[in-house]
Amino acid sequence: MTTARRRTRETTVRVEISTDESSVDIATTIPFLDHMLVTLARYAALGLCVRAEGDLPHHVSEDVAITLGAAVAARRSETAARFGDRTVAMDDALVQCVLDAGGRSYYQGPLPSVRYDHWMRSFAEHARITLHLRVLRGRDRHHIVEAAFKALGLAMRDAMVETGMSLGTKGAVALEVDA
Ligand SMILES: [Mn+2]
Repeated sequence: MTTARRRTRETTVRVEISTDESSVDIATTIPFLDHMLVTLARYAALGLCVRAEGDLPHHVSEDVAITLGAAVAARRSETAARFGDRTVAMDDALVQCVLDAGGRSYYQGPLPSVRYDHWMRSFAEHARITLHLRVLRGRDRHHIVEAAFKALGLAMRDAMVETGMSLGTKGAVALEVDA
């Protein structure tokens, strides 16, 4: 079980991630975000508990992405498969997610939703993953965003599979900073 808590003057967020995929319990005060997080947990085969509240939906959404990302980063394994590449269709929408959970933060979108494009960017940054989302087709923004969360969940499921070997080639990084 990995727990992350984040509190500011704007929001309070608590995230728990586990391997018990039957344990999903989400309450963020934003019904569509709850729907997306239940979807993400199901497709990633993770247990996920999220509690969030705050002053504005915009703040709650971003801070959930940051806190969930921090929890995902804390679970990163050097010997996981690392890569995921899944494409999901949902009616009119067709969305590809390609990710590398190798510890480098990068996001390439966009999604046709300011809030959820921002969500994915914040999540990728704090989860320390490289995340590319390609909207190949689609008219309905609900379908496009939902297909993106499904594709992200399936790609995360693949990337988290333990292989017992590391793909890294540079070994341990020694970095010293004097200030
Ligand atoms: Mn839906």
